[in-house]
Amino acid sequence: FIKIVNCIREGNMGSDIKVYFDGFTMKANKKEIAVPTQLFIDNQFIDAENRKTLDIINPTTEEVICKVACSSKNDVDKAVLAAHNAFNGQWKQVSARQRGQLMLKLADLMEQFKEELATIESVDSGAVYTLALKTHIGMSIDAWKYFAGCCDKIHGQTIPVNPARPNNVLTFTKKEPVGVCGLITPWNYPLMMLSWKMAACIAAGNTCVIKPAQVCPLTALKFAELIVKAGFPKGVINVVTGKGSEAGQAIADNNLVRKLGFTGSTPIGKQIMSSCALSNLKKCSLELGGKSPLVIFGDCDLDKAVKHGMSSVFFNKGENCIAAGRLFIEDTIHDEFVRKVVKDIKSMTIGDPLNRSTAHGPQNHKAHFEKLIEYCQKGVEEGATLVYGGKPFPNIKGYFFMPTVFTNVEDSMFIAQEESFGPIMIISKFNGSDLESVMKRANRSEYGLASGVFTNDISKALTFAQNIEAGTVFVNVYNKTDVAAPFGGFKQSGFGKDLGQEALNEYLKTKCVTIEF
Ligand code: TAP
Repeated sequence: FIKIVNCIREGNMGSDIKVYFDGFTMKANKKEIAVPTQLFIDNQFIDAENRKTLDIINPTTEEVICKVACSSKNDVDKAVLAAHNAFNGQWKQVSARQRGQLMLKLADLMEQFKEELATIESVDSGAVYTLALKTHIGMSIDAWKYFAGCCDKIHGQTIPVNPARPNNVLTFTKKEPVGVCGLITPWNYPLMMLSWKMAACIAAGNTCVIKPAQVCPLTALKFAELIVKAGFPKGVINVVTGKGSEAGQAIADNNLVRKLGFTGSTPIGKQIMSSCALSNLKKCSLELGGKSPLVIFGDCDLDKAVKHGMSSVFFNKGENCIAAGRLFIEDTIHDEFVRKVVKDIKSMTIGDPLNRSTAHGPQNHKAHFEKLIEYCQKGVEEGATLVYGGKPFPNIKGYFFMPTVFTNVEDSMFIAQEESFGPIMIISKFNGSDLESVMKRANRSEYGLASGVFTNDISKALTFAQNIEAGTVFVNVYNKTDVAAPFGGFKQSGFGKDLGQEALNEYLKTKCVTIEF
């Protein structure tokens, strides 16, 4: 259903803003959708240096969707310079309230194009269309709307400092944008990760250069088209597609970039933090890996715990940073819990993510899919019990991995310690009378992104919430994130928050002014 054409196209949505790009059109979901494939710098779509490109693969069919520009260091430097000039030029003339209006206009355009965006995300990343519409795109729009409302509410304080009598003194603080921000995002929620970071960054008055994950850049490029239509001045938002090792690294190394917002793996996060320090000591925030514990006590509402336990692992085919990487189930309900989970897995509709009844699509890309096969092999070799799945679906095209359940997992095993980022449920038993011991086991990880507990005992729930070393705690629910609530990890899951008012601080600096009179 995909036709590759090298086209030049004009905006025709009733707006007189024209957007020209080379791209392709995809026919899917009864729509013909035009998608740019070039870099977006200074509000123009341009080729990468030497016209270098990357193949983009559809994980459902394993076929090439299109070729997308692959940025060199020079391309990135050009984008950063555009962002630098915009920050020191036209963007400074835009008031906070006007900034909010531009962001709302963009959110309206995203709403208008949400079916196109969800279709592209589904084809590019394998996200189930219905989920892409509600979460990947829906929460992206919410983020732009939420932060649009923040623009004219960013302010400092007046502070009662000691005057040198007989003089008086007035001290106040101002919150100022940090300047050009580099944003580097992963492949699991391509447009949502972009929006979580960029909406806060732009609301705070910065300009930016984003490098989306190399395997899923298409919604970021469609989004760039909407940036022009919304009327953003040139250079405020720039998109450089390409490889992390070259384009991503060039952002981290660039001395005109003053802040780097990163979501991705812990090892790359460490490398980026080091580059930020060594280049120009740029500020950075890191949203990294996780191995989030979910503890289910015997006194919970079992059916609810099974439903949320399933989504804590299988939501977005397990490609979810806050996925429960380990489930601790009280011994009294363990067997019943496992039986119900396996029954529910057997009734899951797995297949083409564009099909409205599909609940589980293909994994995002080949390297990740192959990593999951190895991950399960290690689990079996170490002696965990493979109750269901553990392998790809046989004899079908696409990166379809079976939803998997392991039980009898020991704390020392590889699969108990390492993140899979796939649809793999890792279950261990615990004795419900020993809360302290299960808490210790839940905290025995260098990660600290999210956590969850199911119990009808308020005292157990609050003890868990108090003692768990994680940035997010869910009680009798899982995956309940919201654009107004701060999101981010502890320990080696990183630092700094996305979402909520706190996210603005990641993209602001405080200036303190003292006047004697
Ligand atoms: P990474 O391999 O770390 O890649 C993330 C981004 O960094 C990609 O855009 C990547 O580019 C880029 N990158 C790679 N090397 C770089 C370098 N030297 N300098 C600058 N940028 C570089 O992670 P991933 O495999 O895409 O994503 C999976 C990981 O992200 C998991 O560990 C998951 O837990 C984590 N994650 C965390 C969260 C939160 S909120 N904590 C959310 C989602 C995902 P390429 O695409 O070219 O490799």
